[in-house]
Amino acid sequence: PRKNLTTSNHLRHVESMAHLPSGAGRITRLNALILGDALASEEDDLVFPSEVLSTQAHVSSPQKYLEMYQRSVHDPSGFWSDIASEFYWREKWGQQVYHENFDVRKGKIKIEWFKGGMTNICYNCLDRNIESGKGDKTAIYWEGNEPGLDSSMTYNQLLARVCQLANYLKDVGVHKGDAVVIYLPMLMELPIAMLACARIGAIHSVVFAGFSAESLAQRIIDCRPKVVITCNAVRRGSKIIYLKEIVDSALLESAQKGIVTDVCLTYENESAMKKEMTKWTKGRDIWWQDVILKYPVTCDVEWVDAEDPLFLLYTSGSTGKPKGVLHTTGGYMVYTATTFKYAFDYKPTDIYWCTADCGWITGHSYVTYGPLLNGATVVVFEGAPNYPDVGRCWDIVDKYKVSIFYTAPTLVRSLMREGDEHVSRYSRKSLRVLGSVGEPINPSAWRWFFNVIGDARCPISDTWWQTETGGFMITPLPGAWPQKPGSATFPFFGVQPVIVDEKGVEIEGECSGYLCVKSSWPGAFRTLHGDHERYETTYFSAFPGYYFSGDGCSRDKDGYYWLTGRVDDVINVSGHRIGTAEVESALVSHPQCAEAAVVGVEHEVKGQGIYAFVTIVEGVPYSDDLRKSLVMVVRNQIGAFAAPDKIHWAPGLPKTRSGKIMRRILRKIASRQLDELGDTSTLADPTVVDQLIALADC
Ligand code: 6R9
Repeated sequence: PRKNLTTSNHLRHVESMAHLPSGAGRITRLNALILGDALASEEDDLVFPSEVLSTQAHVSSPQKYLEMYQRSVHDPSGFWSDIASEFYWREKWGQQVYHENFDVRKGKIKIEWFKGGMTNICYNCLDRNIESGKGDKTAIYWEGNEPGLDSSMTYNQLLARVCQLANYLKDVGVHKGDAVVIYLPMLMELPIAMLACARIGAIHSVVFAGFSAESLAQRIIDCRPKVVITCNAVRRGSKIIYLKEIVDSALLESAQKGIVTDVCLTYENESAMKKEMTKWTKGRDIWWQDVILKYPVTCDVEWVDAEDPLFLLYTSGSTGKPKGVLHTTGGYMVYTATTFKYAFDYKPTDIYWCTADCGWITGHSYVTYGPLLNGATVVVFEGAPNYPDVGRCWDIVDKYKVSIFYTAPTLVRSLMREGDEHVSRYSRKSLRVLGSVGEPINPSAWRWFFNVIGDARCPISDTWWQTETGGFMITPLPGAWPQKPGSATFPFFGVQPVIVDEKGVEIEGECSGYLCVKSSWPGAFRTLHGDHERYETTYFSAFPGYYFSGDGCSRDKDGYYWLTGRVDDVINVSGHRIGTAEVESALVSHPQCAEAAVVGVEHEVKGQGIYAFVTIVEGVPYSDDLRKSLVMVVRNQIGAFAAPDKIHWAPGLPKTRSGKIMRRILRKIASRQLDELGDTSTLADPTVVDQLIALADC
């Protein structure tokens, strides 16, 4: 049974917004633009969707949203089963549409949606769309790193490629429930590999191809794949990355720990590296191109239960070991498809481009599954947004007539620095809806994105969600209501966010606190691989009765939600989640590092930067070489994206008498807010603070 629903605060506000006029087109509070961010109250800016966009939108008004939202929370079974019925189910789910225990005090946390229903997400992405006449529609436009290098694939062609790989995987002994690790860059083969696994009921675990050999090995050891899929190398910008070599060392390391992978299927990415140059382990390594084409282009589907696992994706938490977030099939399918459709106001004529890599959740839900479930045309880009120059994104937008463009604030900020002229020399008139994800988007970046990229014409869907949530949780619906630059606006259908205080008490009205969710939604993760207890303690124990997101949040007087960033020991660098503990454990593995404490600091482009306080072993002098080798250790153990921006020499760390590092003080030192250090008298040795300050610019 559902918790009692009072009309929550945001609904009352949306109700009052229902009377607002629409169609104003631009930012209404001109004084905000004239006075700049500092003086005008950002919360008061309202940006209205154009009348044309609104009238044609799936959700065209606050009233319409309200009707749908209310049904979704009062009658989740009815709401979601109506939507689920639009997909193909071999067998319909049982009588109960969903089942949940969200309260640790009442026993094991359990979430199930559409249990007993038999389906297949690959079938729903491909076969179902082909049967409804989309076989010759372009499924993927692939744009290579080098301009001019491109290709495309229709739904029919994609299905054939997926089936060939699926047949191969079955042939080498991959069965339903087996894990397959995918370590590929943004080639078409990446979504193909995901879909092939899904087709045969295998569990894919994509590892972002920027992770180091050690991180890859750690994931291989945790999920024990039958097969690892990779390619020999990739070009990103002017660099070449030799992925197969990274896989070789990861497989060596995992084999030493007793986890042996039988097959390493390697795609020859000819544009980066020739076959002949690639190191080879006979018996284990197989060239993709040598085997796949021999297999039939049709492959029977493995029908799976809605609650059978679809994939594992590792993400960082506040302790050292990455967490294997597990998503199942049915609820995830229904949820990613629905959120994609509404949050981007997707129409069959749209051309959609999401700049995220499939190695992250955004690439799972909104490069592969959500769009393909809707029969969309997706752009997959192999390269870097600043190569060969900083206009590349708009070149691609014009080339493919992209109408929905979804990216991260860090990219917006980095392009904003380069100046408007790199944007304005491209047409961009195909753009209709913009999207943002990964971290809070600051209002000035929002405005630049809106005014310069979107020519003040395209609403921005600032989508708040997480690896754990599977899909969008708080997001604008373009056309439904006015936006506020920097606010993710209101919850998606079926999502009941609450803001709680330290004691876990829900706060109403205008407030700030910890962002929690009150009940389950179909796309929610079901467990952490092999560690249900950690699942319960990390997410459901902090505030019993709720899912705790780890984010801080405030709600303004109009009921809009404003995300304020992580409140745990997770740093968000360019939209990538990095656990401070992971970086610390990499640093202390350096023979000359005695102790390390890592905090996040504000960074103009990356959102947050990594700031590391490092104590080195007695007698070793500080040097630039040592600094470099410390950074190197982190690059090697985690990946280049986790490299510390600053190493701050620390003769000692501020600790309480019980030995706990006081990160609050370190954060203030890192951000040079030295007059806000607060009470340091409880420290075991208060003089370390002065020593740290003295070494700040060394
Ligand atoms: C999808 C994704 C999740 C964390 C999340 C939050 C931050 C993501 C955001 C946002 C403010 C947004 N985050 N989107 N913060 N506004 N629109 O990024 O998943 O990699 O698991 O990161 O990212 O802090 O808790 P993931």
